[in-house]
Amino acid sequence: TKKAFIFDLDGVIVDTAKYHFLAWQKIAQELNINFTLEDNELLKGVSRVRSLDIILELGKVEASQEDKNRWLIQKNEEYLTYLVDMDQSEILAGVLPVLQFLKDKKQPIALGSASKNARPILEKTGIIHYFDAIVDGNDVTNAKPDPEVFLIAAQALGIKPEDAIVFEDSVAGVQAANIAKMISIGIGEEKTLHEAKYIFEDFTHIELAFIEKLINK
Ligand code: B16
Ligand code: MG
Repeated sequence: TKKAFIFDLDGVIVDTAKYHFLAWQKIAQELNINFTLEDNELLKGVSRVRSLDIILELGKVEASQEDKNRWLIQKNEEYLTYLVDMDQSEILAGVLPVLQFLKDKKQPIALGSASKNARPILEKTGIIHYFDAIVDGNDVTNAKPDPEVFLIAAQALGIKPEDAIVFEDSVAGVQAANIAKMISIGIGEEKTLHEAKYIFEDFTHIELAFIEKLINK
């Protein structure tokens, strides 16, 4: 049977979390807020607007909407400088074979990301042609753990939520998939992603036989 395979972007297909971190750190430094790599975990899968609020809360900084808008623009401009040189080499290990396998098996593939920069990243890494639907931060109003992004993706592929499989690296994303009644596959650490139905350290640990089983379920 046809299933919908929905991929998160940051942390699943590419490791852009490190660039988000560097860009946010620059803003935090300007505001004299101590912002660590550990704090950065809180921002995974979270929208840009919400990310700024979390950082301001960490530093107990109150700001006007005007200031916030300026920092949001500044952060994205800084982030985009890291994407300039991005190419296929940034695709995380094991992802391409899975995408290719799904294509060969004629399975519908979608992106379900909170990022507003998803399309240029898929283009630069040369994998945009794998995706039958792209749902990103420009298409949704409710951020993960709200299931909106994944529900729109499954709908765009014409597949019922129960027949959708979601690859996610963030807690909020795994929760969103579960709320949507989809099969959640956590990519990362067991202790963080224990709510996922299946957990793999990364895509090199996912065997194609496992994907095949999901397709035939
Ligand atoms: P942007 P994902 C998310 O992408 C990131 O995990 C999160 O850290 C980021 O703040 C968010 O995208 C928004 O990104 O500033 O590019 O719109 O993991 O849902 O693919
Ligand atoms: Mg992610």
